[in-house]
Amino acid sequence: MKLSRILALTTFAVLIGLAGFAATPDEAILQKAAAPVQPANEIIQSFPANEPAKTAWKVRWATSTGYGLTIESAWFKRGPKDHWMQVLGDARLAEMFVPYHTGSPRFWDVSYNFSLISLNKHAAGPSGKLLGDPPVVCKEVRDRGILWVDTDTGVRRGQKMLLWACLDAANYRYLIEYGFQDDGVITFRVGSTGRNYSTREFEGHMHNGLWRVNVNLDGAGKNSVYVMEHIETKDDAGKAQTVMRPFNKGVEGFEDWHADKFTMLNIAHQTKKNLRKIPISYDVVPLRMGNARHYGVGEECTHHDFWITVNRKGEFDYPKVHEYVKNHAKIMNADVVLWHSSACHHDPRSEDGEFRNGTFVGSTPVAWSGFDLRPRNLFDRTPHFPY
Ligand SMILES: [Cu+2]
Repeated sequence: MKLSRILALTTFAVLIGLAGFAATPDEAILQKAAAPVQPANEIIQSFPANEPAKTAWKVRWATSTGYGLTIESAWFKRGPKDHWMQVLGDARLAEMFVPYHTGSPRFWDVSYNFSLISLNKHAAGPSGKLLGDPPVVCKEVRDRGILWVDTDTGVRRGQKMLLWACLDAANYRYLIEYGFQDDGVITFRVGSTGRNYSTREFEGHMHNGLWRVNVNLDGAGKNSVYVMEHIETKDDAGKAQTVMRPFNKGVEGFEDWHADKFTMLNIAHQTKKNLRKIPISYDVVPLRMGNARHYGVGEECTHHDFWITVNRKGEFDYPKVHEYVKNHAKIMNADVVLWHSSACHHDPRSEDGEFRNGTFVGSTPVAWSGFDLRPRNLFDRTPHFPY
């Protein structure tokens, strides 16, 4: 069909549309008033994308200097007929602590008020949608591989919606990424990339991603925090058990991650239960190569891997978390905040760049760290099961 013909038909269709559905000014005002107003920073993503919805996320995000990309709240829908259930309040990368092996420098990269970089279509890739003006946030829906394989009904692939942005931290770039999966999992990731520190291009250092997450499972105020450990000892040879106990005896404080105990936290709703009459909850699942410990002045926050506080106004400063817990307020049936470190040890490689005429060029490939929040007994059974 010729272009002129398409244009003529399009114009005709627009005119018909205007004539057929034009509202009077009063009606227009009423229609406008009745239409739900969706904030510009709110995203609703249902899964599977482009098919009838089985589950969905509603996420509000914000950007700022320093913290870059933060989550204001996140709400999950377990099924097409379910109500929105809140899972997150405020969530953010509260600090990025980067101490170098020789003792100096020791950067607190969130505290320097860096900006986000503007993204383009090359950064967004084929499935990315740029958000903001200038466009500093990218939304992507990605296939995430197999969700489950069943002996009778076959196989289902999963999907996730990612929201990410990139902090412009002098020579470094930090990818701050939140993932919201079809099965209710939330992923928190920070990726370190950019150019190695000038004059110390091959000096080892750490990138401590320090997260602050206000978990508001089914709203604020009725959540309790537990530690979940796998225990297997020589004294009880051949046997093992899973032990669930209140985090720090049920009050504000800290706990550590033990590789041989597969330490996880569990944040449960005090009263709301699933079909099996078990409280709905989320596991905090660490994904780590090790525990970062730093012993410089003001680095006490790195002496432990998990901290829990109650949610208090104005407490966002990760290096002060050891002070925030001093009153040992109750963290059972409370509005709780998780503080968690996800550390990355960067011992530079030749792959990080090269010296050309005495100048270091090239970019270090992204190194990721992070953790997941994973539903436990939030659903009644396998998500997206075919019957
Ligand atoms: Cu590095």
